[in-house]
Amino acid sequence: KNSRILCPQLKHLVMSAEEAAKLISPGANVGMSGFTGAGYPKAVPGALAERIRAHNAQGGKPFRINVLTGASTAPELDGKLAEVDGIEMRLPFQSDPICRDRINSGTMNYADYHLSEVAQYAWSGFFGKMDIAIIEVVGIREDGSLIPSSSLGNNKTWIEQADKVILEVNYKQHERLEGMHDVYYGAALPPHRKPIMLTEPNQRIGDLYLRCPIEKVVAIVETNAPDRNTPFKQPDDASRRIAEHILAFFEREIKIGRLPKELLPLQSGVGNIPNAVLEALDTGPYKNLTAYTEVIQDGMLKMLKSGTLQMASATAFSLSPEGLAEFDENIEFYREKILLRSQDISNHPEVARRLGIIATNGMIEADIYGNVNSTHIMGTRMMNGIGGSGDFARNGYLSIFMSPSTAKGGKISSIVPMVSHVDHTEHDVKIIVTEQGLADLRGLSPRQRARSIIENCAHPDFKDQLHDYFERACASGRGMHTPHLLNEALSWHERFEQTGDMK
Ligand code: 0RQ
Repeated sequence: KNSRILCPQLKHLVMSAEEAAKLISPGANVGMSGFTGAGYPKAVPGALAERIRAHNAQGGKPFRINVLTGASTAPELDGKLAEVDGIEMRLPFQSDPICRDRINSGTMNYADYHLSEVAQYAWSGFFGKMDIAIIEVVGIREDGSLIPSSSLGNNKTWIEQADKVILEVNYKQHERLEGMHDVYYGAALPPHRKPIMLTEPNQRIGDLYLRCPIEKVVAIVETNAPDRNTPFKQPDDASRRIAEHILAFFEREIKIGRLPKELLPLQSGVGNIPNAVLEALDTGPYKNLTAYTEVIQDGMLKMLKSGTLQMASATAFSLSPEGLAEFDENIEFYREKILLRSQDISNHPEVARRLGIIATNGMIEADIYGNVNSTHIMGTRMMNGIGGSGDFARNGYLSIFMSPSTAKGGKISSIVPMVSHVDHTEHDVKIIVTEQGLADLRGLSPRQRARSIIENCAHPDFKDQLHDYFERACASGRGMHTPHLLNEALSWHERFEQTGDMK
């Protein structure tokens, strides 16, 4: 194979993952690449986990590190480090089952942040000093600059903030990813901040490559391993019906002139329902749509191919194995239509507001007044994290939240009197959709919203129970702005915890 390490001063730093892992000290703040299972380091985290396992088997002070990433990674990173109890603090997003267990059993600290904000937290020193960055790249250029991989995430920030950098050059990543990135170097902290000069999703405002001071690089590990590439499920009936309601809503909005026929730049969350919405859009009358989003999933590739979508800006790919095969085979086509940016730009509130994004994200539950819980099961157990949903929901032109109306075989209503945790407040949520229907909350007061959400979105098995709660709350003689029965508001969750059924 042809070497992808072209910088002469760096060639001598190639070593094994085990040797590189020795350069990471207990307690280190480690910034890693990786976003939604794309572009994460494949070898050093596993080698470090082995080192931690061996260290901890000897007793003494446990060896743990703080793991900061772009977003979720994969079993080779989060899974392996969590398995050996090697993570003291994890941020800003994860979706790994072993991590999740540790977080929810209280043996791992987790801090869940708006993804757009993580870089500026690091620049401001809010996370403390960054010790080391571990970054997957496609290659190292002669001048030491880096060809980014299948995600950009916080890589620019980790390289800038860390004292030392370990690079993983992954030969599995397509060489023609080169040129698909736009790394913005104009950001600053207040009071020196300037506008982000982006008025169209397809504009370039940055560099093709990541800058990396040669003297910071302490190790280079060569890998040849695929990204996580989680398969998508075929859209189920509920996802298809959710997608139909959203499409019908778009049609009405276009007809009355509140949306252009090319819609507005789309942001689409990860998961099966957002993917089903993309697939449905692809069968509709749409042409030349744009996306200003976080991740490119299979649905977006299909839309690019058919011309439904003209271009997509994101920070990462999140493709199934088939999606990746399609992308690799037709990379010359896709590379003209996809731009990957750092996550502080892909999710930038200023840009989301200016472009007027249509944000579509999944949720765990919503309450009758339109507050949304995206992260916590029964108010206490972390699922994944808020991710980018808050960046887009608050700042977008439309924020749509979607979920099947029930979970766990109908035992849980995803429409409840009061959400057990709030990620998106009633002020940030414009549309709620379940397979039952769509509630358009724009311009409605809390009591009007409650009627609309119960009527349109609740499952028939829970509708009477919700109406009953709401009517009794209205008759309680307490405040009539947002009527609640405070001793009952969370009783549905409590009943589920006690009996396994909200009914
Ligand atoms: O659990 O697998 O154990 O059965 O939650 O639910 O229906 O498969 O939905 O995969 O689309 O995830 C909100 C978690 C939805 C996701 C969430 C249980 C359900 C199942 C998953 P099981 P589904 P999805 C940009 C946008 C935040 C981040 C975000 C998410 C599991 O969309 O993480 O938006 N969002 N990022 O059974 C108890 C309820 C439940 C429930 C579902 N009401 N009560 N359990 N479940 N509803 C991308 C990034 O930021 C990177």
